[in-house]
Parts: sequence; structure tokens; C-alpha cells
Amino acid sequence: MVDNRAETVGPGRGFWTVTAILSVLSIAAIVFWSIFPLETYLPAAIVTARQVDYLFRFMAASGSALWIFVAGYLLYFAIAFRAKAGDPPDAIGAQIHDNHKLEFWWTLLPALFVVLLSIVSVGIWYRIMLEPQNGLVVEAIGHQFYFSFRYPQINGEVTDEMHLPLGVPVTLNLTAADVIHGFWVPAMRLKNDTVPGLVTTIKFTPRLTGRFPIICTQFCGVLHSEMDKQVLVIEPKPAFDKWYKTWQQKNAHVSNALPAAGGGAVALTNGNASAGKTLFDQKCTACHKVAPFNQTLVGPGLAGVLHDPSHPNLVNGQPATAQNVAAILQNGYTGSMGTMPNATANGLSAQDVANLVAFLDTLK
Ligand code: HEC
Ligand SMILES: [Cu+2]
Repeated sequence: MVDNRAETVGPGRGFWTVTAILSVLSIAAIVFWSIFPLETYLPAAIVTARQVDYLFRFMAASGSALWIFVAGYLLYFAIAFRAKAGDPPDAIGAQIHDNHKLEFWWTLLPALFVVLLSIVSVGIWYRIMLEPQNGLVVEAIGHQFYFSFRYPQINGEVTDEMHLPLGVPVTLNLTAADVIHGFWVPAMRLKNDTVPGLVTTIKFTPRLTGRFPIICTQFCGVLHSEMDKQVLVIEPKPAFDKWYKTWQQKNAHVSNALPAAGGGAVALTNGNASAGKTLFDQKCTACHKVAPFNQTLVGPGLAGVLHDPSHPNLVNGQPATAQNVAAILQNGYTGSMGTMPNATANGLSAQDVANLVAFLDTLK
């Protein structure tokens, strides 16, 4: 019988050479991540962004160094201990058990590293949490499929861009109107989910002027990909104040009171059905067919919404009257099928609502 086991076990001849090469490569990787100009590619728009970058550098450097050693040794051992030309076909490698020294170190070192990583992470988290409490309070609300923003002295919601003044601490409260969205501004390095019924807070101080994309990070519905269209504008205080005034005037007539269930007061008497049809083709046909209620697209079919004996109540449980349809167009409604956007989201004036109701009234 042939003894087909290797006689001796040791690191092998090239081991220390390979170790030296991998050490040099690891140090090169650490130097690379220490000096890599991150901010050239992604500006650090708020004060704490650089802290997060520091954590990123730390993790990228230690991850690269570790990977170089693991992958390097793997490759080296695969070559050094490969089957030799004269080995029998059933040759197996040396069987090693219970190397206590090795096991001790490969348990202790990774454990210490993970502890170090959590100390660094918690330290940076703590600094982010220490941002001033008493700043400008702004709310961002996730909707399908946009973010709206509320400011202390602006009525209603700002729906295009989010503006913030340079150098002023901000407390940003986040929530959602329909489903879970994610509020992420890569240039801020901060990201939070926006959850219906829950308010979460992030605090920060803008340190750079510019326009920075806002991205939704939760797959929140069919038009999720449209949610990267809005931007955060950081501008000097005077420019911000000017923008603030414009929105104060623009929204002066908007009421902050919540609409009463089932009844926005819209003057419906002067609706124009043919103007309503044009609007309907532009703004509603993506989600509604002119067809019976049960022929759904995204929302239900709307033919006979006001005149269908088999569909006496609207989706919100209210009787199918012109006033109640107008209230749905005005206030929106989220039910089992999804979300019917409100008049702000659909870009509808009170007159548009009246025209649409007049048009829906003609469908029998
Ligand atoms: C993004 C898709 C979407 C758009 C755009 C949209 N709707 Fe809707 N609509 C819905 C959904 C979804 C519902 C049902 C909500 C539920 O009950 O879950 C609905 C419900 C309705 C209802 C209530 C129907 C009923 O039988 O109770 C009316 C009326 C209505 N929409 C009219 C309109 C009009 C008019 C427009 C155009 C200005 C419009 N919708 C645009 C999605 C949309
Ligand atoms: Cu979203």
C-alpha cells in the first residue's frame, strides 16, 4: 500500500517573499484610500459629510488590505501546494488538525478589528447626532412620486425644490404620505427612510452652495425611478430669504387646515366639460380608463362614476356626488388600489377640478 500523504507541512519556500509583497500592496492600498480625492467626485455639502467620508476611507482601506492578504495567500497556496507531476491520482494534501496558536490569533484579531470598527462608527454617529438642535425646522414628506417640503412660515407645501440657507443648522423631519420612501442626498452622506405615520429626524449644517440631487431609495411603486428629479438647493442666506418670500406669497391663499373628510368646498357650477375632457386626456389617462369601474388600469374605470347604480359609493365610501368626486380630486385618496394623487400633485386648479367633474358627469 502506498502512503499518499505529504510528509511535511510548513509555510513553503516562497511564503516570506509572498508575505513581503502582500504587505507592500496592502500599504499601497491604505495610502491610496487615505489620499483619494473623494470630494472631487462627490462634494461634501454638509459639515458632517467629511466624518462619513473618514469612516468610508477607514473601511475601504482596511477592507482592501485584508482582501489583498486573503486573496494573495489563497493564490499562493493554490500554486505552492498544487499536485506535483509524479503524485498518484488519489493524492490528498496534508491533513492538519488543532493548531491552537493559529486558531487563537485568527479569532482574536478579527474580533479586535470589529470592535475597533464599531468604536469608530459610533464616534462618528455621535458627532452627527450632536449637530445643533435649534436650527431651521423643515419637513420632507415622501409621496408617490415626489417629495414635498414644509417650512415654518410658508403655508401648505413646496413641491418643486428643497431650499436651505448656507451655514444655518437644519432639523429635517421626515415622513411619508402613502408608502415607505427613502430620503437620500448623496452629497450629504445622510439617508433615512420616510415611513407613513412615523416622523424621523436628521440634523445637519450646510457648508457648500450648489444643487444636489435628492433620491428615493425605496422601490415605492411604478414611477419610483421618477423620484430622482428633485434637488436640494443650498444658497447664501439672502438668496434663500428671497426664495422663501416668493413661496410665502405664492402659497398665501393656501390653507394649512386639513381638508374635512368628504368635502372640499369647490364651486362646481361653472365647470366646462370639454375643457375637462382635454385635461382628462392629459392628466388622468395614465391611471384611468373611460370604462366601467371594474376595468382598472392603476385606478378604477371612471365611466359612470357619477351615474352607475351598481357603484353608488366612491372608493372612499362617500356617496357618488359631484361634490364628493371633487373632494377626491382636490385631496387625493389612498385606498386598496393605490394612491389617487391630490390636486397639487396633479397640478389642478379649482377651475380644473370643476371642469373635470363636469366632464365626468357627461360619462354615462
Ligand atoms: C397615479 C395614478 C393616478 C392618476 C394620475 C389619477 N388617478 Fe384617480 N385614482 C387613482 C387610484 C389608484 C384611485 C383609487 C384609489 C383607491 O381607492 O385605492 C383613483 C380614484 C379616483 C376616483 C374615485 C373613483 C371611484 O369610483 O370612487 C376618481 C373620481 C378619480 N380617481 C379621478 C381622477 C382624475 C379626474 C384624474 C386626473 C386629474 C386622476 N384620477 C388621476 C390613481 C390615479
Ligand atoms: Cu419613493
